[in-house]
Amino acid sequence: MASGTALVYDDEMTSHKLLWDDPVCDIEVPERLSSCYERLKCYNLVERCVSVPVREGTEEEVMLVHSSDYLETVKRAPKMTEEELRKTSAGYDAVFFHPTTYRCAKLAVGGTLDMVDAVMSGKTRNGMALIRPPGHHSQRNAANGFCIFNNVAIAAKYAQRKYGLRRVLIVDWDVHHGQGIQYIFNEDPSVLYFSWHRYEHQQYWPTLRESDYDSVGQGKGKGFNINVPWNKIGMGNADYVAVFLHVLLPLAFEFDPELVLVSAGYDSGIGDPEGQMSATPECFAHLTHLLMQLAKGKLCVVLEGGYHLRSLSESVCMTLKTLLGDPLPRLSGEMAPCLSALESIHNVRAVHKPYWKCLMHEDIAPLQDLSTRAQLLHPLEAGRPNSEETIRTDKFLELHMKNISFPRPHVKTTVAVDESNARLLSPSVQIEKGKDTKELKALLSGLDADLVKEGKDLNSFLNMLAVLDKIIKKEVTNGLAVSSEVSLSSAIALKHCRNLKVQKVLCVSVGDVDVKTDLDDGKVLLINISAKAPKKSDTKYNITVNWEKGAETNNFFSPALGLILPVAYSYQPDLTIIVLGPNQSVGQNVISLLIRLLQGLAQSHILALIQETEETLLQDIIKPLTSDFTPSFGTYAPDLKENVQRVIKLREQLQNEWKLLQCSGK
Ligand code: X5A
Ligand code: ZN
Repeated sequence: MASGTALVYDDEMTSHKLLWDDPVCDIEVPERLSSCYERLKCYNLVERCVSVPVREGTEEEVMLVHSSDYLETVKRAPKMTEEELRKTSAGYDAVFFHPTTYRCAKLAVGGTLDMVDAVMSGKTRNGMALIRPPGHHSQRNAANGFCIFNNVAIAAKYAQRKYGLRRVLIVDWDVHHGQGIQYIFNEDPSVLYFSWHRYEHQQYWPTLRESDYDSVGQGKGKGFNINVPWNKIGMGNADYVAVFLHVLLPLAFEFDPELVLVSAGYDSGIGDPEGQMSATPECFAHLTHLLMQLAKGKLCVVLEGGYHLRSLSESVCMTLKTLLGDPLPRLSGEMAPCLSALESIHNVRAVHKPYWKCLMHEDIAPLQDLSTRAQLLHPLEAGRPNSEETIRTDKFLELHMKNISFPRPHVKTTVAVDESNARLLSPSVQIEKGKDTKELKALLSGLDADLVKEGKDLNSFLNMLAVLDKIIKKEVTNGLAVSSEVSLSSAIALKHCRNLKVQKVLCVSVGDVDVKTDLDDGKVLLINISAKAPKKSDTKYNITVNWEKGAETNNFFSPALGLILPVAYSYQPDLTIIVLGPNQSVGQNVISLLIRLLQGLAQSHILALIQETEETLLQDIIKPLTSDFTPSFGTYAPDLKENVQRVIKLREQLQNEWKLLQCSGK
């Protein structure tokens, strides 16, 4: 399995700059690039990456997307006088040319393609390219919106040509619509393009009708273009996560890309004068982490926009840290998407239902004629924030980033298993033995301890507690323990967490597990995945996902993305416990995926408890805990209708309690 993260950067790309007054273009400054690199150095991230030198993209590569006429125009820039540069620039919308523009644009293309090579050849697992000029607005015959060559679109075509890829996913989290990418792949089902963008009912640049949610692609490409228009400013962490969980990821897992490219604009982050959104830098860590579960982790992140230098550079750092495999910081703020975001989510799901099996069983009401349309009568005052506001965000971020903790212990995983199993594990895993029998006795009192036999059982509980202690003290990131009685050992663990004042514990169990907790005070949230129908009805803190084993399908995406993660992200646990009991109704790849996804929560702190009888699962659990392993699922088969319908019902039942479950504005 490939490891490491490629980083593309070169100072030379700061030479392209605006030579005259132009209030539209003056935000696309060279410092965008240098300030990102400076910040990466502050966090000691540069030395942890595999540095990939830039090269010039060739004419042939540029012409994978652009016409030779347009290439010739850009090529003339170095010889132009300022007057001619101005005239050429004026021929396009929101673009400036400089004598070094051609050189820089070729470096941006070449750097991006080198990163694709690093990832596709297995030299690194993933990568990030800090480049300018950006690319996603540029079109076959035109520069547009600060963009000269369409770096990401060229990368997609290049990867398909050179590596024979049949499915590439492009995720455009820039705040503007990458209409250039949409046009290039509009009829192409081999490239799935997703973009969210500030839209305000077509009032916001580039004010195109085709940026709305109903542009789904054309001809063979129908269903392979996903637009999520933001009709209000101020969208934040909850709105972004909701769109990933309810729109992008279900479709992306069904699409099953072989490579994921990100048009990574950070003008969708807080403080940006263009975007006016409110997502904090950690949000980009989470978006990155979620995308890392696709395409066996082959993820290439390419810089597009981002005009608040501090916000941009902190968000870039968050993205790169996550690519490097660091534990994720907590997402701040109340996890409730706003009504306008929910309407957009609803509409895009409705319009894509005919094309995607994962939406097939969803009962999505006809399109809502948006209540927000009324607001067109009172358009938002959408002026640029002034320098005072920019400084305010600077100060906010200064404090905010100090408050975020980045635990990165030297030992990632610690385990309590017996000697024979220990030999199977990788040497980087630390083995724990517990001794404090007095503490264990105290924990056992009050629990249904008839089951406790002397000797072996007691030892397995002791060792489990030792593992749990290390996780709680943040000496390790995660851990695993084998137990002869997982239900009891979970109850012990939860009681121990309570004693140690761990505020919120998320406990996800699979199979026949009955975790006894005394209280329903919100300090524990239980989710059980079981083939058996629940005995008691679901409550806010005790949820059963009744999931029967399908004959041919091992597909668990709808409960994982549509239920478990939204609840978990709404709850914001401090620790996650995953319990694997007997009679599991999901396969081991599903369990691996759940473990990987849940690592986005509780600062990646996870304790996995395995029933002795399920020990064959040990390797499957250890892999996603210790390394960057991502499971694969084979051909997509839709979920069983009954299963999905139960999940949908549960979602409706709980969405007032856990707001991220909402995927509609009704
Ligand atoms: C790459 C990018 C924005 C252009 C805005 C023009 N372009 N008003 O963010
Ligand atoms: Zn942008």
